[in-house]
Amino acid sequence: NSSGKMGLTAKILLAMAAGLGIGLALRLMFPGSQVVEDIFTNGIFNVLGALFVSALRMLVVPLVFVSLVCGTATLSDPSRLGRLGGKTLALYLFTTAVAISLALGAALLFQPGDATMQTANMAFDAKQAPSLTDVIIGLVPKNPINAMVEGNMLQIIVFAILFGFSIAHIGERGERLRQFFIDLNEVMMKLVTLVMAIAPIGVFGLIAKLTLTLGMDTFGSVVKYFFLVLGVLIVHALVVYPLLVSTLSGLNPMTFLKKMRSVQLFAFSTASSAATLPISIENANYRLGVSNRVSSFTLPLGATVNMDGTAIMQGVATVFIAQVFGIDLSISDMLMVILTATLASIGTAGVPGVGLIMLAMVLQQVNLPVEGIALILGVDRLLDMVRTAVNVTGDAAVSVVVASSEGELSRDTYTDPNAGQDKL
Ligand code: DAS
Repeated sequence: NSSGKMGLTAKILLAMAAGLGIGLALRLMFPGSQVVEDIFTNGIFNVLGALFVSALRMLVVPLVFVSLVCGTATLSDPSRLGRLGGKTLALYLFTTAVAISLALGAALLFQPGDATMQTANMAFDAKQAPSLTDVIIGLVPKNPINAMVEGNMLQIIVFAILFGFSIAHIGERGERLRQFFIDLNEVMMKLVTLVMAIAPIGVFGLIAKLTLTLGMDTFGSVVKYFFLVLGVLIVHALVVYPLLVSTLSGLNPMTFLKKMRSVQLFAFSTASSAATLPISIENANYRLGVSNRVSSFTLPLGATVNMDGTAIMQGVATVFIAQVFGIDLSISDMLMVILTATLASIGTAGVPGVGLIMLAMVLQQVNLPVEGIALILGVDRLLDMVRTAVNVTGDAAVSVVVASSEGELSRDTYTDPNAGQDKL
């Protein structure tokens, strides 16, 4: 229920304030005291924060493998995909790649992480990132179990896609196996919810530790990070989607944005595309005039496959963390980030906090310190709410374009400002 989710948001914001308060108080009362450093920074706060980051990382491999097998087994089934599916999937992957490229460009332009961290208390060895040819050769795992043990995400993604594709092509037995992975994916989503339930404790520890140890300049860069992600999210929602709707279907983009407001508000408050799905479908059918045949396919698919807002956060966060640790990302690293984040978004369903877990995976893939998540975790919940609203807007925009290209969009309903008012 959305009140429960609002409860978690309130708790996380409270934990942020408490961590900030206690961290500042300790910093002012005992400036530079070794005892405080030992008991709190390396002790309690560190343990709470580290436990939460480990819990996020614990989910990365099983979540990516299961959700991708589940996603591709469903997608690549010829009876399910067809022309409509192909068009929809292509547009979803295209908008996600545009989103993350926008984000990477903005982060390189505005340099949010210009302050270099005191890397002393976050010891980190910058391994030399592999060249693009090594990456392409390294895409196929010699031993998929070993890839999982090592957390080699691209190899896990490749194996999962091939595995899921094969499930869809072994006939009847495949159906049972597909159902099995759908159930397994439910388990993984429940695990994400459980881990997010301890987010307030983790955020408290991380924020308190950061307040005690960080210079004000790094705080400043976290604020810059927050507003940069916000800015790119808003540009993507207010420019890219209207452009997509008007150029590809010739419809009035302002009407689209106006009719998306109630769905965006619900997505914002629940921070969950999955929870918003029923509203998204209702809105597409009765207010945007998309036929149910199209929306009942494109929207559930979008809630899982299409997470442009999340990709934007991942793009900015990756560059931000690299900058804060003074690590230069090469072009091949950037391409890897785009590839990993876009492919990995295929499986992950829209539940609160799943973007954070996928970020841990992207960071791992480009050899960046996953601990860097600690820097942005405190502000992530607010960003999660906004990016979920962007995620659902992207799903609706592609649905409108696909429906109108299939002659399955009622232009009367779309242009009628009062259409479906009674429903939503
Ligand atoms: N909250 C996710 C969603 O529902 C997005 C995210 O975690 O980034 O789309």
